[in-house]
Amino acid sequence: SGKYPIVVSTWPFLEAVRAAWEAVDKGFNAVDAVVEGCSACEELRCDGTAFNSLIDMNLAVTVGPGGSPDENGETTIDALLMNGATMEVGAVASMRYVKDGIKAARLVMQHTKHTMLVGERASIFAISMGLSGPTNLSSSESMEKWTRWKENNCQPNFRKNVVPVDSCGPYQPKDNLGHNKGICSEANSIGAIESRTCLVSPHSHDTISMAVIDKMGHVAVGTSTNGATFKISGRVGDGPIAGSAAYADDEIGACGATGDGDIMMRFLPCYQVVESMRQGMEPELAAKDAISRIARKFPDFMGAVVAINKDGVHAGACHGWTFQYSVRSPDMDDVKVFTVLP
Ligand code: SD4
Repeated sequence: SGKYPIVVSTWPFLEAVRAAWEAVDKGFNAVDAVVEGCSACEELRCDGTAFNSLIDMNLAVTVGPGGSPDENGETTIDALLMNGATMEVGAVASMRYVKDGIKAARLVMQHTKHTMLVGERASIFAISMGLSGPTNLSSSESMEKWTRWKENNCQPNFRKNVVPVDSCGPYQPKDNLGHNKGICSEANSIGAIESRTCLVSPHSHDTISMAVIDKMGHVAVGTSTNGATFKISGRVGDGPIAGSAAYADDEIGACGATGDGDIMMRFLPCYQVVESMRQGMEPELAAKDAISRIARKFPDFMGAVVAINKDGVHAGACHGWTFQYSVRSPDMDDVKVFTVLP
């Protein structure tokens, strides 16, 4: 009935959505289309350059290699793939030295009885299954970003109730996404985008979470992220957690999330969205409800979800930042970006 195929993704990751669309339009199944889309994001660093023209270069980081470094300057990958037809899931968390996060997640899903592999062991598995590596995931950008952080503000962002051991620069209060809150007022209107709060660069904390409904009506979701900038090494975010950063169920639809994963993963917002839709809520209400459950407990959190049901109806909700998501469906000539205000 023309409702699908459809591709939905967090943020204006146009090339990723185009890649997934091309695949699903050709007849790929939802799982493979999600892998095509998220891989494009990893390879092209999720349109990083498109954002750079919009937003201060200093904030630009990416999904995939060369993105958000941790406290020690290392870039790692969290990724998830979920098949809403079978409820199979594959995920890798804090994966090192391998750049293909979503493909590693697919290997876990299709070639193991496990759901998630972590750290170096995830990398060893991925390489043993044919992905390339070991590869250094740092880039000159990520190293420069990390060096600047060390020089100017080496106060650890994600530690609490401890005195930092190395204090090497003038302390500036940072929010826990790793960027300076002061950017908010400056960023109030960038290009055509007007926002009531700060337009926090998606690239200071970015994640692709993508949902695809294929021609057969099967639903799949995937995520890929370097996680939070300057995180403690070993930290796993919401990205690889089914029900948190993404969830899919053929009977209902799908959800993708982005934002402060340390908070969001306590609420499984995407599971909540899909279950609310199962109970009869429209996507918009389901999305708003999932976000408000978090905001009631953590009024300062920044995050967003995008929901889509089996009728192809989609909606986003966000808190603490302006959110954008992308859609490509048969009635569109190209990807369309939707902006959601908190
Ligand atoms: C995380 N949720 O690791 C991810 C980061 C993110 O936009 O969504 N950035 O917490």
